[in-house]
Amino acid sequence: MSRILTVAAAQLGPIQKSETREQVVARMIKLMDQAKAQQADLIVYPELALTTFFPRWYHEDRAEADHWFEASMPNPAVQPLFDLARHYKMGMSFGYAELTPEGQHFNTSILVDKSGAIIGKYRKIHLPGHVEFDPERTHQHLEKRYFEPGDLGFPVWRTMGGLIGMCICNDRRWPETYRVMGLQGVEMVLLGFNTPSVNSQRAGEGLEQRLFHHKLSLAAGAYQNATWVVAVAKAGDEDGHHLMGGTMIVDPNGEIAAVLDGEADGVLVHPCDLDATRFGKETIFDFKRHRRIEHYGPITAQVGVIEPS
Ligand code: CDV
Repeated sequence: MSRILTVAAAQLGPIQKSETREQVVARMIKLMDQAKAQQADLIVYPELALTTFFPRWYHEDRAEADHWFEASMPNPAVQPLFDLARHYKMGMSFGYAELTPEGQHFNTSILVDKSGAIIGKYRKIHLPGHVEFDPERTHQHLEKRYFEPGDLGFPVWRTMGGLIGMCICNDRRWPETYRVMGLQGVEMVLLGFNTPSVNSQRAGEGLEQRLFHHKLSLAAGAYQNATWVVAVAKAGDEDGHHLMGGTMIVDPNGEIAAVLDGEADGVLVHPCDLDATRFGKETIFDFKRHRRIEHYGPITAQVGVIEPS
């Protein structure tokens, strides 16, 4: 048996501070056209796809960053993208900064089905970085200043013939992210990322090591939960700050099934057989038979390390 979901990982090259939502959406539409030409069922764009990666910019008054946020979704700037996705009968996922009617700020991604309806929302849980300006760092990463931790958990949706979940960027480094979705039977995890190619606190950790940790995290999450993982970069030089590429699709064995070279706008299309998740889920990672939850208490009972005395 095979259940093919053809997915397009739609990498965005850099977005400069001066670029408007409308300019970015025009680029996203071009990628959607390319995905359609390759018969994609679902297109996945990166984290914070509509703007530059603004958490690198410090504002003493955090409200000054509000212009990077979307107060409604869809809104007039992104409506053409929704219209085209519905016309193409293509599912879609992208990330954006969400400002709720109650004034909360989240780093969010949405899942849109083939009818153009938003059927899923995820709010980033593992926020990296810091709250205050840090002069010790080579660059700022102020996600903890501008966003609240997500409050929706890690849901999985039954749609497009499969079980699909989402996470965002730094979430991919945490095994709990995948396992919570794995326990809901997830067959495909969609994730967008903006990863600076140098560690702001360790100059020696550059592009090569960052790509290694990226692949390691995706492979482990995919294999240990027998799921496809679709990882989509925003890449290249944004106003002098470099983001790595590394857009790729990882199969349920943890192998890289397809990878996109370069740091420009581009689509990576791959037919993903959702039934390829069955073997792992029914054998070595048959959770019901093999998990030993009586020994996992510390994972939810404590945050930091408690060393033995
Ligand atoms: N946008 C991110 O979450 N970036 C982090 C960086 C700061 C390490 C990441 O995990 O790629």
